[in-house]
Order: sequence, then C-alpha cells, then structure tokens
Amino acid sequence: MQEGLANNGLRQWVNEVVDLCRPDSVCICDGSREEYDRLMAGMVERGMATPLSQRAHSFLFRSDPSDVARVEDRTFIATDHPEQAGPTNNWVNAGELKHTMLGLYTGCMRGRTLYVIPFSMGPLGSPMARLGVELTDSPYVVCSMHIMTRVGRPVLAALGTNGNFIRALHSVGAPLAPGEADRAWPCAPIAEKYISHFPAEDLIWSYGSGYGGNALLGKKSLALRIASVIAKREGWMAEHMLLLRLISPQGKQYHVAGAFPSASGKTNLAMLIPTLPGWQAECLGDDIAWLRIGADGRLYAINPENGFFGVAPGTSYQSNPAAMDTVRGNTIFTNCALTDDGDVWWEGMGPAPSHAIDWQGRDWRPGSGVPAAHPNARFTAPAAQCPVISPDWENPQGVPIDIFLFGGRSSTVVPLVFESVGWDHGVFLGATASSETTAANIGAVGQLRRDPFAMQPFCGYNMADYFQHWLDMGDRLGSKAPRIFYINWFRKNEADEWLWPGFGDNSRVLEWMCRRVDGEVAARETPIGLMPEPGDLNLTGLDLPADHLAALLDVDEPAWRAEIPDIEAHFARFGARLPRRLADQLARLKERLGDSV
Ligand code: O2Y
Ligand code: MN
Repeated sequence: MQEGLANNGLRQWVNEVVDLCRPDSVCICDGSREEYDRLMAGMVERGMATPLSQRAHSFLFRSDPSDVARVEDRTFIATDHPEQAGPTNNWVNAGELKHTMLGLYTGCMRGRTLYVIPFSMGPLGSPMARLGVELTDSPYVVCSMHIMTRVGRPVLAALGTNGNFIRALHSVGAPLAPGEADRAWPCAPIAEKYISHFPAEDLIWSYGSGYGGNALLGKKSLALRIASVIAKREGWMAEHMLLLRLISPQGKQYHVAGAFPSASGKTNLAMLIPTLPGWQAECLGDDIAWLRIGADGRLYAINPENGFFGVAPGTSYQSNPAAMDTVRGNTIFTNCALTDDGDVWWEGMGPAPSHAIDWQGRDWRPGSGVPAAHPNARFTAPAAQCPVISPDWENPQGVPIDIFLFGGRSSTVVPLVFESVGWDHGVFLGATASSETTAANIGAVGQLRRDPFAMQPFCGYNMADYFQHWLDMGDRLGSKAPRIFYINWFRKNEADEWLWPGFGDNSRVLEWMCRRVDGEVAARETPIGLMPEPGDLNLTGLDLPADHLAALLDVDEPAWRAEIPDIEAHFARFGARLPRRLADQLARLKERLGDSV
C-alpha cells in the first residue's frame, strides 16, 4: 500500500497498478538531482548507460534495434466508435484494447521497480499548465522525464489530496524472472508494443517500448493526443508547433508559432540565429505549443515542455549552433556513436572520427557503409541550457502570437512563402499541408504526404472535428487572430540545387511577415495566396542569383492545378464531417486557378 502518497486518487491508482503489474518495489520520484544521479549511476553499473568523459553529466544509451522511433502503426486512439478517432488514426474499441493490454500488463513489472513520476506540463502554477503522473518501470524514462518535464515534490504538493491529474501508465514489457540478468535496453517485440490513448478518460497506456515518444508520455501522448481532446472540449488549442520570438532592430517583439512535420528543420528554426542585421531571435519551444485566448482577446501560447528531444544527425555548429551548445552537458544521448575519447558523434556533426563504436555497439570506421549513429538518434537536454532561450520561455501567461506558420518539404511547386487571404483560407492551408517523405519516415523517400497541421500522428480525435475547432477559434479571435503564412525552405531547381540558403537567412522571410503584420508592405495577389514582390524581401548581404529568387516566388499554376485531385482525395477521407467552409475554400482555389468547379 502506498501510504506515502497524499493524493487519494493517485494512491488508489498506484495500488491498482501494483496489484496488476507486480513490481518488486515502488519508488515515488522527488525530481531531485540526487535521484537523477542515483538512477543514472545504477544504469551505468548495469551496463545500460555510458558516461561521456567529454561532456559533464552526460550519458549515452543504445536502444534495442527494434525500438528506435515512434511506432505509428502501434499507436492507437481507443474509443467506443471509430468516427470519434476518424480516418487519420488507428482506431480500436476501448474495451477490447483494455482487455488485451490488461493481459500484457499482468505481472509485467516482476523483477523491476515501479517509479511514480508526478509531472507538470507547463510552468507549475501557470493557468495553462496540466499535471500528470507517469507510472513506469524504466529508470531511463524517469531521467528523461526529469529533463523533458517538471517533475517531483512540487507537483505532488500541487496535487494536494484530491487534485486531478492525467494518468499515464508505461511498461517496457520485459518482466524479469528471479536471478535473470537484465538487457541493456529491455523492451517487447514489435507486435506487443501498444501506445494507447483513451481520450474519454484522459488516460494513456503504453506497453513494450522504451523509446522517446512511445515512453516519455508527457510529450506526444499527453501534450498532443490527450491535450488536443481536452483543448477542443475546453476551447483552447494543443498544437505540434515551435515557438519563436523575433525582435526587430527597433526592439519590437513578434511571436511566431510554427507547425512542421517531423524532419522539416523545426528545431533549427526554433533556435534561429538571424543573419538579417539588427534582428534577434529567441527560442520559446521547439515542438509543442498550448494556446488559449487571453483577457485581451489575443491568442497566448506556452511551451508545455521543459527540454528538447531533438534529432542528432544533421545537427552541427553550421546548421544549429544553439542546439550544439545546449547539449554540451547534462544531456542524455540515445543511439549516437561513441568516439574513442569518450564523446558522441553523429552523421552531419562534423569530421568523422577515424574509429567509433556505432549505435549498435559495433566497431565503426568511415566508409564502412552504415551510419555510425541511427538516423533517429536523439539528444535530451534541458531547454534552460539553450543559449538563445527566451527570458519569457517560462512566463506562466504565455506570449501573444502574431504569426502562424505552416509548411513542409517540397522540392517543387510550393513557393518560398505565401500568406493566407484570411482565417478560413489559413485553416485550409493547415488542413492541406504536405511534405515530402525523408529517410526519417517509413516508406519511399520523396513522396508527398498530407500532414494536416503537422498533427496527423498526434491528433487525438477526428481530424475533421479538429479542422472545425480551428475555424471556431478563428471566429472567437476575429480581428485579433494571428496572420497565417505557408513556407517552404526546400525548393530545388532542375539541377537538384537548393534555391534558398535556409537557416539564419530564413529571418529574411520572417521579416517580411512582420512587416505584413504591421501593414508596412503590400502583397501580390496570386491564386494560392498573398506573396512578396521580389524587391519586398530584404536580401541585403545575401548573394542570391536572380533566377533563384524568381523561381522561389513563382506560382506554377499548372502544377497547382495538378495538386487539386490529391487535395480532393485528402478531403474525401473525412466524408460529410469535413467542414463546409473548407470545401468552399477548395472551390475558391479551383476558381482562382481557372479550374472547373
Ligand atoms: O522517435 C521518437 O520517439 C521521437 S519523435 C519526435 C521527438 C521530438 C519532437 N518531435 C518528434 C516528432 O516525431 O514529431
Ligand atoms: Mn515533433
């Protein structure tokens, strides 16, 4: 019996889980440094973690090769009726899934400790924060949650005796027989992995995976899938968005919230270092935003997370110096390569070492034909360590949003930037957002995939109702609604060259948006939206060939007309539930493109 827990609901739930999962012991996490160090030391002793001599308080983990990323086909929205989950989710009947998972959970923590992790998403005490408790048998999850969320005693104090919290149960699904040695990365086979969400009960059950989004349940499961359902119910928004503050040479602040699919340079943009003279940027968050309408009628956003769980490969002092400085210490690395001098290395970080141990623990040398780090290798680091973190990143009231960004990777068709003609058109742009698949996606590379609002894997309910929720929010915001833009940094020419330099130079596109917000610059009306004239972008100091600029701002009307059937097929998936206002937007686009309606 967990008598030490003052919260009645929590005590009862922990007792039920102990009866079901049969752990050898229970540990109530206090969130202290001592707790983190003790758990890490234990994992080092058992051969699960390697301390890195080149980075203070940093450790390398190697996962099981079957457990390297989120598993979308093992991720479920469990409700009574399939329409509640909609066509973009894996639906399972809630009762049936519970029956299956109760079988798996029975005795699954034998030989292990059950950790009780009280955590807050959002600064504790913020009106926008939510409390959760994750029960897990993974000390790696505990240490990662210490970084990614606010954990421990203050959360228990905030819960009091009867406070509400979101329940998240996690097991690696690998019970130990008496005397059985543990594996470096315990997990269950793929067919036994379940990342399950029961929105009717604000409940998360995860089984069989110890990796990232499958196991750190505050992140994708709570802050997006469950929170999106709560947000719809309560009239706010839970979005897969970075948060960025831009500061003009005159000191004026603009706040940007941007939704991009995985592997579209989201963390790089979140930690932007502008090349445009006089402009500064501050990072407020790199992955998730919670937004609500404030007393002044504007939309305010917080980052509910406390750290970054970023993709390591491709991150370098060239692509993202702020991220490189963020991970200099107090960082957990997963599936990176280990160098002979006790540091981590990954593809795209810089010159390759002459020898390393790869992510699977094997000897590796350049030219060996396999990557040293897994393409989804990750760093887990405290946001507070980011050199460009905003002083307001923990502001409990959030920051007022001026600009929404949508976008993806598109080597053809989509121009560098365009603005929506109004809120409904902006929602249409979010609803039809697409991106080319990369090596980070399962399946063929370079194929266009619709990823509405970058929420396809993360919306906890019927996406058609989510579209309606965006329309409703716009109605409530009226003239105070943020402006909506669509961007594409990834356009190429026939010679397969990038047309836009990207990274810090993206500040030039953002500056145009800020001037649009201030009404300082007109825009060219095109069939797809409002665009800058070539002379409207501040390209001072940038050596951009004129033909590149022309191509970047060109609207290829035949190519856009060719997109229409795919948008129609995408919308058709939602049947009669698709909001009429989005069907109208499609009809207007067709009209503007001169297509028959
Ligand atoms: O592979 C995972 O488990 C992590 S996925 C992830 C991590 C951090 C931020 N975003 C994502 C994502 O897939 O969008
Ligand atoms: Mn993400």
